[in-house]
Amino acid sequence: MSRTALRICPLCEATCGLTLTIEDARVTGARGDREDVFSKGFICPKGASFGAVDGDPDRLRAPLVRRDGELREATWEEAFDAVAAGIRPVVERYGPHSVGVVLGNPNVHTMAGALYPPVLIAGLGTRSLFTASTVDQMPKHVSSGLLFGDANAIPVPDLDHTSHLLLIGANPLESNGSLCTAPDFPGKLKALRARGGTLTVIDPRRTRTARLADRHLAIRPGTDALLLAAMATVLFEEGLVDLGHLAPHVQGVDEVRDALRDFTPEAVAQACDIEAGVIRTLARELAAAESAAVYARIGSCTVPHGTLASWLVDVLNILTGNLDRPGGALFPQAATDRTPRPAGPGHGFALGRWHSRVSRHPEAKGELPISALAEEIDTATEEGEPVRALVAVAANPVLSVPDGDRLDKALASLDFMVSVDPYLNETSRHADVVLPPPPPSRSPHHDFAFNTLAVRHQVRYTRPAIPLEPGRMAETEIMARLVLAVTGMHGADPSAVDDLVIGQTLGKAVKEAHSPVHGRDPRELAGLLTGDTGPEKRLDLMLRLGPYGDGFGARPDGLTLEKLLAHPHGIDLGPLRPRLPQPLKTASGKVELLPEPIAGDLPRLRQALAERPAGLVLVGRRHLRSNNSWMHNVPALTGGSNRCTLHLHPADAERLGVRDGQPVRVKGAGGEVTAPAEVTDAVRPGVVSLPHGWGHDRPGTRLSHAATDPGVNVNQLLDGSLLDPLSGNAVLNGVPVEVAPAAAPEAPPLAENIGAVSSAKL
Ligand SMILES: Nc1nc2c(c(=O)[nH]1)N[C@H]1C(S)=C(S)[C@@H](COP(=O)(O)OP(=O)(O)OC[C@H]3O[C@@H](n4cnc5c(=O)[nH]c(N)nc54)[C@H](O)[C@@H]3O)O[C@H]1N2
Ligand SMILES: Nc1nc2c(c(=O)[nH]1)N[C@H]1C(S)=C(S)[C@@H](COP(=O)(O)OP(=O)(O)OC[C@H]3O[C@@H](n4cnc5c(=O)[nH]c(N)nc54)[C@H](O)[C@@H]3O)O[C@H]1N2
Ligand code: SF4
Ligand SMILES: [Mo]
Repeated sequence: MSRTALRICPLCEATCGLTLTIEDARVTGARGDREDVFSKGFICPKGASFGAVDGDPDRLRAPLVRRDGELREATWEEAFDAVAAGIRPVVERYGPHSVGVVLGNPNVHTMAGALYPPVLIAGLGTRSLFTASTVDQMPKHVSSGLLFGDANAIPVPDLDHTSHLLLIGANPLESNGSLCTAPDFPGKLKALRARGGTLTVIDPRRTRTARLADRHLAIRPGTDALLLAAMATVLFEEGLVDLGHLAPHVQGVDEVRDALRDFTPEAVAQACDIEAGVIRTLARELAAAESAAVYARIGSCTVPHGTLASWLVDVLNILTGNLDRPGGALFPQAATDRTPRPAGPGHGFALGRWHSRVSRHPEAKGELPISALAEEIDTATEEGEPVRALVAVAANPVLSVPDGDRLDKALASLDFMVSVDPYLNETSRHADVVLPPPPPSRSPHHDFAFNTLAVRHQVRYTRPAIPLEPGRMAETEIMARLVLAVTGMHGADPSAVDDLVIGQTLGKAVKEAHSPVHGRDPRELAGLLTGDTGPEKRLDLMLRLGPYGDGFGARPDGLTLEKLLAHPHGIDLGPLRPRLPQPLKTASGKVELLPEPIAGDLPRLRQALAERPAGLVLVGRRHLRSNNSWMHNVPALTGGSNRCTLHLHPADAERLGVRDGQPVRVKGAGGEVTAPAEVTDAVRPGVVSLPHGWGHDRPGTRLSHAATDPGVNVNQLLDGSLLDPLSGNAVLNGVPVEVAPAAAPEAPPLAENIGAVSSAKL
């Protein structure tokens, strides 16, 4: 007997609604849910393979506990006993900062990851927090923090309505979008062009996204901040600055003009390898467009000037009056956002409230650079203790952060480590306890994070499509028990964690004059919450206090969990709308266009005007059927063009004497790897590209399919010392490398060779 169930796809930021086919307790099919209010039936190959991802036989089914050096299956009770026994002595002896917390990307894709890590970190009181954000979007958080006073106030391009999109360092045709949640991003780009709008793509590679564009500029990696600064300068020089409705909300425009004066198109052209005239045209087109949005993603963040580039994106949106207006870039308002407070000055955003112990990196948004995790473990200093115990949740830093070999050794030296992870992989193999969450079909889902980045307001919630098998534990319960175990409350009822958060949230809300529950009794309100589980009650709480909520009766037709459950395909809440000045939390209550830390970083950008890489530089790439480090174990999502090869331009290949398919040695500051060459003019000359998340050849893992085609770890080419200084974000793109044919070249098959030669001529 087969049945269907709805499930929001957790496999990327697009959050598509899926209709799963379920036979017995197995997902045997997945298609796009046409009635989903947001994704309207869109699905990609990863979503279509949901069943294979969900049913991977290598997923762990029971907790693992290390005994006599070996990880063995254990009961949940034994596992949490071991966690408490492992972490508490470290906290008590060396203090809270000696326990590191590492949060990886899939955390943002689970309810457990949204609801419990904040409690875990606060409960531990540790400053040793490292997340995937510092190999990703931390520059954007920092620029938003400085400009708007809120690191999470990230403007999103109004894809459905804009008439001009300048898309930088992003490849949504493979990634399906990031910091811009938009199911069917490809379709939205096509629709933009179909309605007469224009798309410009800035990317050193001619990506599938670039091929869709009206104009593609193959910029030299790492120089976007220069390009954007020059565009801003053109706007000032040519009198094209027009803040429009933004004028009353922005301060510092003249200061920005003065600060950017040297960055003329002529001054940046050589560094960027883009003609000055073209840069002027880009600026003029942006100013002339009826509506326009500048949108930049990972290629602009994971570079030496990531924060400046992220800042300049918004500077351009502001100078052209496109911030906070339809068709421009707007601040989404999610259903679970906190009750909007009245507009006015806020606390602002502080950087560097503390520093990392070894290299003195400033914290950003409460985090230390994950590039510094290895040294925070393996290096002793006079002040403070190294990280001696680690809690890793949904994180595989051995593959996803610079210098995995060093981190690999550092993890092996820890006193104790616990991983919450469905796989025994390159990172979790070091854990003393592995706590495996159930597959996604068994978990409820709501996108707390991505709805704050979505191109349309909507809210959706799916309950588990399949009930948990006996002996399995929901990830929310795993996380609640983990919180208790590491904070000295081991053994308490996990619902205590939810009750605590609910009590605190309501206690605060009733004291806030702008809250719909101002003056009410928190216990009475807690009693009104519905939901079958603690996490559901917390969702109900957030919905009801949120901007569209029922306010516990204050707005009777507002949102509640009950109402959401009655709409299984979601509830549409309309297009993005202008919101300023409400989202601003700067001390001035205005957009602070030239914050001091940004001004202080501009001299470094000025130096970059003269820099030219002497040799080849490396960039990354994503494949539509990939997901960072953890999807290479699914046969349906590997093979074909999804391979760990080094893309290099025919001209570079010829100069280096490299043939297509031949193994090449790539050497960087952190090490060396050997991968097959793929000669293609899709990368610009001077640039090579290797994807990340590969290198599944370490012993002691349980990834049987991934191990058959392990690929190499691109991050081994990095030594972790290259960071964007303001955000601590790793530099992963535009990194200098040396490339040479590997010693004993295998002759590629003739047919492949001929194909390569002819494609090289295209
Ligand atoms: N060179 C280079 N390096 C990069 C990047 C790049 O572009 N180039 N990209 C960077 C970016 S943007 C990111 S976000 C990081 C990602 O790097 P990580 O944060 O390490 O993320 P993933 O590889 O996606 O997965 C981490 C772990 O989550 C586990 N997992 C999967 N599903 C679940 C779940 O439901 N629950 C739990 N608890 N665990 C789960 C997986 O088994 C895996 O071990 O990599 C970064 N590294
Ligand atoms: N299929 C798939 N989808 C994914 C993921 C995945 O691994 N696979 N990962 C998810 C995650 S965690 C994230 S953060 C998002 C990322 O989503 P995107 O930001 O869209 O990521 P990429 O596809 O890596 O595109 C980045 C582009 O930047 C280009 N680039 C590199 N250096 C520079 C530079 O200096 N300047 C400019 N202008 N461009 C540069 C690269 O060539 C690449 O095409 O994708 C998410 N979606
Ligand atoms: S685009 Fe992303 S959310 Fe949509 S089906 Fe594919 S992986 Fe899932
Ligand atoms: Mo990411």
